[in-house]
Amino acid sequence: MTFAERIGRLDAADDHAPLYRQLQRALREAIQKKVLAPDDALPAERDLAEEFSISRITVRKALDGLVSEGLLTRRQGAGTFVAARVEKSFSKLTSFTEDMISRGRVPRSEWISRGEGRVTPEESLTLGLSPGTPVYRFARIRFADGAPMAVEYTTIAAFALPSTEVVGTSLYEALDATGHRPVRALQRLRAVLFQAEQADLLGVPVKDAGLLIERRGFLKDGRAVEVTQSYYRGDAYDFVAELNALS
Ligand code: 16G
Repeated sequence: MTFAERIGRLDAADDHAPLYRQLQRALREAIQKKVLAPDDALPAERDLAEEFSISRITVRKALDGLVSEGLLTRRQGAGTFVAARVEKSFSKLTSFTEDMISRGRVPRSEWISRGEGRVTPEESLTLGLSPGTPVYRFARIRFADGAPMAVEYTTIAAFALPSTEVVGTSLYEALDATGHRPVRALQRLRAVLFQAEQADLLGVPVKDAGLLIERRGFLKDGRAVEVTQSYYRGDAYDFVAELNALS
């Protein structure tokens, strides 16, 4: 089956929209109906032009529009892909696992490392723990439907978990089980260019755009329990916040 047959031709007789808009509409529908899945590669521009009998300039214009909408993403040297974006609300304290499940996606983690240690001077400030307090450290690659989304480095105050082994797919599930799931968090978000380590782990080019989110999670009694640095693929997440006017 050709790509044009999969997503539908552009020859609706009553369609007076410009051709690039017709192609955009067809691609948009194919993404919504899951004919095209996140991370699917699109054919090369010249092949698209040939299949739909339109000019390459028209194809490029159509794709440019969908790239700026965030529906498609370009990876240098590799082509154009369906973006694997996830809209993430900034006002809800949810876990990666919950975020993915609520979007019909299957979460999975790969351990980079997990172990025990003592707070660093920096952590002792952020976590408000006295120097030398035991902590657990977790480093993971987080996947959605098999596609790498983020690399996360987490430090948990050791009082919150019986051991590192109790963490399966979800850290928050393990913290919930001991009554130490954070109920409040502070987050700081920063744009980054991936260095070799994170780029390698995420399978993206070095210097690709990413988001670094640092979350500090607190218990009801005010004690800090978690510090996590999450490196999200820049094309993976949209952070959305609802703002209310001062009244
Ligand atoms: C999210 C949190 C992270 C938390 C993790 C727990 C952000 C920016 N970060 O990735 O702080 O540790 O969820 O997820 O949202 P889990 O329960 O699936 O392990």
